[in-house]
Amino acid sequence: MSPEAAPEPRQRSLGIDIFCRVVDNFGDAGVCWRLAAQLAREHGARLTLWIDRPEIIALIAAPGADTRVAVRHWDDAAGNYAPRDVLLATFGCELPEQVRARLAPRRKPPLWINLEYLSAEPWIDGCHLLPSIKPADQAVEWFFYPGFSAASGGLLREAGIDSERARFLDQQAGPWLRAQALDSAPGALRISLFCYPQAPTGELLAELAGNSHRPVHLLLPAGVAEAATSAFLGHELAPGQRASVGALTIARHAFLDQAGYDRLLWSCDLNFVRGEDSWVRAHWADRPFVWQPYPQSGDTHLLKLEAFLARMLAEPQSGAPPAGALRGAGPGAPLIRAMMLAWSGAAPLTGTIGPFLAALPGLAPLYSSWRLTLAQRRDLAAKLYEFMLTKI
Ligand code: TRH
Repeated sequence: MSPEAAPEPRQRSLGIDIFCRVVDNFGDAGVCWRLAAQLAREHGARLTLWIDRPEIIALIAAPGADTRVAVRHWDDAAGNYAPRDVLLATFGCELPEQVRARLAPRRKPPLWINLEYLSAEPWIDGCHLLPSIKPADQAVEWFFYPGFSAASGGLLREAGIDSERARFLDQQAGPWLRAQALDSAPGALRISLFCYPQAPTGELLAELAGNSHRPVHLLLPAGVAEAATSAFLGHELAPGQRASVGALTIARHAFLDQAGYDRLLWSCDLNFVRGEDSWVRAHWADRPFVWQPYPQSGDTHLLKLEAFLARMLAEPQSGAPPAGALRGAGPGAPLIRAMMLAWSGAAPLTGTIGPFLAALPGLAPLYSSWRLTLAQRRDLAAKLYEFMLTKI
């Protein structure tokens, strides 16, 4: 099926309740909102998103987006949740007691699915779509694992994303960037930076400032790398402001909605992304990216990074030279690996960022063929809805 294929013809319209308890940051809400909107738009499902931080949805949802998704406060569920076809708990959240009680078999329960965090680790394929029967009341919870393999639950990817990106780059990028005050000097290397405080951002800024190849325009959202940027500049940088040091110009912008953030990713030459949702969106931007996994105790996030690099850099790439041409041959794969490990503090950044930036044009085909490999598979929403329909 071509990556741009329209969704399946209209299926039965399921009533789906998604439950999201935000751990921190934006990704829990970001993933739930994106999934809910796609299920409503492409599969005709009737969605209610029960979330304890609805203000994050207001921050990331594009104006007038997907009014087909009802957003309710988590606290209202206890007295207002009435089972429909599916209850989708996300990221292992513990459901309100009154809601959980409705999942016992004797009470004609909804299909109960738990959507897990995205991981590239091989073990998820063996756990995907396994049921768990609860001893207390025989309730059945099904586990749905997003992933990069064909055997997993796949990745969130809406129909038409490639043509939307192409249309934007052909017709709207210049005016949009100027409107956001994010346009760059001609010839500047445009880099977006979305990272956790643990990233070696100060070192990155110093390296970019001293970068002799090309001027760099670094685009930074409000609330990201505030301390490192202030330490480097000697003053704070508010949204709408920009400052230059050597070859580097830093422009801080307001936190965009998800549609705006996609446009930022599409407009840059290189994107630093983090967590889960921006990591996936960087793939669909068809641009080189550096991913920083959500830092975890005991460095378990490095296992997730290694698993991802193993997939991305070793898996035979569709549309690219034979696998051997990518696996270890040439400088591409090792440079990407060294850069992502350095960005997560597992290798030195100095001495890595320079060669990585210098090689960037030659790395783009590797990222592109990886994207194509993934884009030819069924997306997460389609696989999830198909599973729901087989169980109801
Ligand atoms: O914000 P995050 O760090 O969220 C994280 C991850 O989801 C992680 O897996 C989870 O364990 C942790 O939360 C609890 O990174 P992520 O996943 O990229 O989510 C960011 C969301 O914010 C994503 O939907 C993109 C969106 N976004 C905007 O809408 N506008 C912006 O300007 C930016 C920078 C991001």
